[in-house]
Amino acid sequence: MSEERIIAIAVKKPNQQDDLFDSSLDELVSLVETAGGRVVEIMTQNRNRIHSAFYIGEGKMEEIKEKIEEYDADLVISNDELSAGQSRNLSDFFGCRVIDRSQLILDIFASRARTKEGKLQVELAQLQYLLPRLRGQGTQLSRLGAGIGTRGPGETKLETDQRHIRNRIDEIKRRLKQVVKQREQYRKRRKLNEVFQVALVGYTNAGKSTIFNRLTNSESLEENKLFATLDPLTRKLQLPSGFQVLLTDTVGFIQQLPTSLIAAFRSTLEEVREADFILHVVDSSHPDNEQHQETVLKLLDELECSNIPTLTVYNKKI
Ligand SMILES: Nc1nc2c(ncn2[C@@H]2O[C@H](COP(=O)(O)OP(=O)(O)OP(=O)(O)O)[C@@H](O)[C@H]2O)c(=O)[nH]1
Ligand SMILES: [Mg+2]
Repeated sequence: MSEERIIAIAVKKPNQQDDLFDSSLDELVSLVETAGGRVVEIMTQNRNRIHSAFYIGEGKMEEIKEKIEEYDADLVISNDELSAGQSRNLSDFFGCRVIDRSQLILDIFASRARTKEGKLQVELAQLQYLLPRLRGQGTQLSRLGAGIGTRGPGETKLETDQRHIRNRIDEIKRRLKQVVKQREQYRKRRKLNEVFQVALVGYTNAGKSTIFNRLTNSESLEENKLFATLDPLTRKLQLPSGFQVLLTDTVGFIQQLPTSLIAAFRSTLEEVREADFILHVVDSSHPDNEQHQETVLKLLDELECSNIPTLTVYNKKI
């Protein structure tokens, strides 16, 4: 499929600092590139609050519509999460598909999931995102063609029928329960063997997999793209002192991670909770690295991992 042309839209609220707003837009552009699209124009508007029906103001919508025609754009992506009504109203007005940042991240995860567990987790997150947004627009959604925002794990098209979705959610949860049990068994065995466990965590693209590979002579996917790693990988590592540890490479974090994704990836992220020690990898060459660190620390806190001893590794010095 040829590269999709995308218009990014964003509302800047009075309480958002300029530099943080700009970096969230840079990140949106990287996310689009990771998904295989190209942002042709970024359109922003300062507003006191999000427009409840349209997200963005009506005058701005006219301008955006003109740009869509000018670029023959395939898709509009909003920087914030949209309600069902907002995305329906926008796509009716623009006459093209409209998705939000969360759907974009879910789409990237969907195309990256490799293991059975990863695929099930992403599908669950996508379905849980979709379900409350389906009311009265099932047929509209199912008319959508392929493209960014419509991909399911393993490139199957996302099903948009409510009843089917509910059944599928139940089925996935049942299957994931099995996987969770297996993981628990592994963990118990490791605990029994009293192996010291170290987890590499950090913002996406910080260099976790690169460090993991160098330390363990492995080939975890390392790539200059967001979310290269989805499935945790664990290897034995002998430290120079002779001390044996298990090192785990994990999925990267990002700000505004969709809540349905955090919930679905809980079992994967629980690997971090079991760690005796955390290596927090930071891309110190990134201008927003302080904010990245804050995001990671906040998510670690949510995962109840903030009591685990942590060493911050300032990576990419060269
Ligand atoms: N310049 C420089 N680049 C690095 C360094 N470490 C890693 N990289 C590059 O940064 C990019 C991301 O590295 P990964 O190891 O895939 O990062 P990650 O943290 O595993 O990313 P996700 O799995 O996407 O969360 C790759 O292109 C690496 O080659 C470093 O020390 N210096
Ligand atoms: Mg990685």
